Amino acid sequence: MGVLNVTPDSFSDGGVWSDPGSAVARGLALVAAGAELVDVGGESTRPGARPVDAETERARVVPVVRELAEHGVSVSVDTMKASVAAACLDVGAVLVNDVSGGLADPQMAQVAAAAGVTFVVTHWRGPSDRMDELAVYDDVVAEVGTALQRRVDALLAAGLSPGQLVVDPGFGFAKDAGHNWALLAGLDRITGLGHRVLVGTSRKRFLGRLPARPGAGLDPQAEPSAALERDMATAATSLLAAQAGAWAVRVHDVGATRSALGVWEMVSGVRV
Ligand code: PMM
Repeated sequence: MGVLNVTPDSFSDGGVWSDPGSAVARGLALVAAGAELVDVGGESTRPGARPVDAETERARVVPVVRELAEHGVSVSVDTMKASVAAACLDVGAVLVNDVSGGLADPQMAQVAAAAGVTFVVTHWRGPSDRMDELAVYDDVVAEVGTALQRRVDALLAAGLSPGQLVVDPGFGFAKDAGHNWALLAGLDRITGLGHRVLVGTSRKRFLGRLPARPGAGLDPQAEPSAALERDMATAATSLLAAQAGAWAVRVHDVGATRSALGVWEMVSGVRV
């Protein structure tokens, strides 16, 4: 899944693809690089980001979704608003990616159930402006797994079918760096829930701080790397996600992740 943020303020690519023409060109480039889905988002979910109103979000994403769908691209819409999801489904989106897992908008489950499309349920504890204070866990993998299963049960009760659901542990959403690393290490316990799993680590803050040398640990004085310099680390997390049985990875640099997944595919082929 390639990321296409048509926002002025997303953390790594805000403002770059905000006019529809360049956004569509970027979406087609993601497909050419090997993306099977293009995830179009019109509201930044970075920690501390301000919410946007539905009309603004719709105006940003609908023209891009429509045109990409007309080009035959499988488009997903990254939104927490039912009305934005519905408008994108009307113009050809095939998947709704709701980082609140249907919690932010009570109408969302109904829209997804009626459309029958794939629905991504991300682990979410609250809006971006409160994420950091909500990052408190005893056992992050167990708690995220339990919370996701609870959301799945609620969505099934609201009328979605099991085949529609994909779960996502929500890297960076109310999680500090230690929580994100623990989740990545314990990802097989999330895939073990038995649902399709989407993993979104791309360019996230925790990847900006890595040991400089084997065994060196983290240097507390070192500056984190810039978001655009985290694509190799992202490709590595994509490989780990694939090994843990993920269904998809959501990434900005599709080419780097394709290479990592190509390595995994070749090695798994040899092993089989
Ligand atoms: N992360 C972001 C946005 N949407 N969707 C899913 N399913 N999972 C994620 O981890 C996720 C997401 C934030 O990253 P961005 O600002 O680079 O898009």
